[in-house]
Amino acid sequence: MAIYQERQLQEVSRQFQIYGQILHAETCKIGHINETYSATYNQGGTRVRYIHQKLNTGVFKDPASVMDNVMRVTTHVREKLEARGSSDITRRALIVVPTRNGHPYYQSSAGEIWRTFVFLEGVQSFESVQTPEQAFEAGRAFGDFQNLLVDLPAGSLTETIPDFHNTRKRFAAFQQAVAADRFDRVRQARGEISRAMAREGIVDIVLKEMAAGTIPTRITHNDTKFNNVMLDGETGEAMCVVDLDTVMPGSALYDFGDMVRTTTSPTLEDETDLTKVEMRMPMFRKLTEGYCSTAGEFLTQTERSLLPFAGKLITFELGLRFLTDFLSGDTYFRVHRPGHNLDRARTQFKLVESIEQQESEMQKFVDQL
Ligand code: GN1
Ligand code: MG
Repeated sequence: MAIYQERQLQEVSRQFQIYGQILHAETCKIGHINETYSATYNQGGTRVRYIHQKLNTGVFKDPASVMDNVMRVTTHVREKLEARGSSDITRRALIVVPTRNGHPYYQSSAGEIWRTFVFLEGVQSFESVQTPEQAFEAGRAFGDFQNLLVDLPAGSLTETIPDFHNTRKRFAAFQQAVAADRFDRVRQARGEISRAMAREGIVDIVLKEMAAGTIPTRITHNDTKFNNVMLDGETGEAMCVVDLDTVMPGSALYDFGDMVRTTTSPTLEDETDLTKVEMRMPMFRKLTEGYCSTAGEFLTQTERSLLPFAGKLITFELGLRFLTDFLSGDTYFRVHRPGHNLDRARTQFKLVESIEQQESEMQKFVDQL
């Protein structure tokens, strides 16, 4: 980590209610949007770790509402777990550490927004699923998260990124990026552009059902990537889901769809060997079983029957978003090499094709559950 960051973190750490001396800090290479650090403190002679995170205010334009949502959700989850009599609650619900004057976040004189969480010890996250049990755990954990929030009135949370999963608007943004071609990149992405164009027909399906009220609006996580599930290092049990910045009103299908995208293929999101990218039925079955074990009670018949479709839709949506960002000069998702967003888009579209090939089998499985 660069020295200036370490010094900057010293300064940041003094703003929070942490009673100890920072020993060292490391960058956590996780996520495409925010900057995350883990820091070790000496607290009364014991080593204690915290997470410091700088919020990307280009993406999250209303940090106060983001943190208001996060506080409401973490408090609610903790109260529900207490009522259930759960064990080990400090590892099952995120704990926000307030600033010294009691705010959920700190704003530096330069306008940076920082927040701090208690580090969850003895858990780990993975970029890709290693076993079907992990897929089950991911499904169970996000289903339970939705379940815990089922009695939180939707109106109590702000929609911090409006139209986040509005696939029609995502498609329109993609079309605009193609038409504008500001970076002269359309010629590099012709294949991906035609794959996207060919699937326009799927973008309105969930939106129409939601508008008609046949799919309910619920409080959802909205970023249910597998690496947002913290698994116990010893037992493999999913303890906690993290990254709560996009918890807001949405559809349960968006959450399930992003789980299909990130748990069923053995590959990473930016795999360049497309022959390895595939939706694996055994993973899908376990994921669905895990999800229905906790979400089964509240899901409606329409939601349930659209679970396989949701996997295709959200994988397609992410393909569109990566491709749009590539065409627009890589301003949204952090990239680590030229063409990175195009690679990500290509991988998503390959996964969409794999889902399409197995969609009827996926549907058969869901219908008999
Ligand atoms: C972003 O930063 P990260 O990895 O938590 C994005 C998600 C995407 C994901 C793709 C606020 O999440 O929507 O699914 O990248 N978050 C936001 O990997 O746009
Ligand atoms: Mg995220």
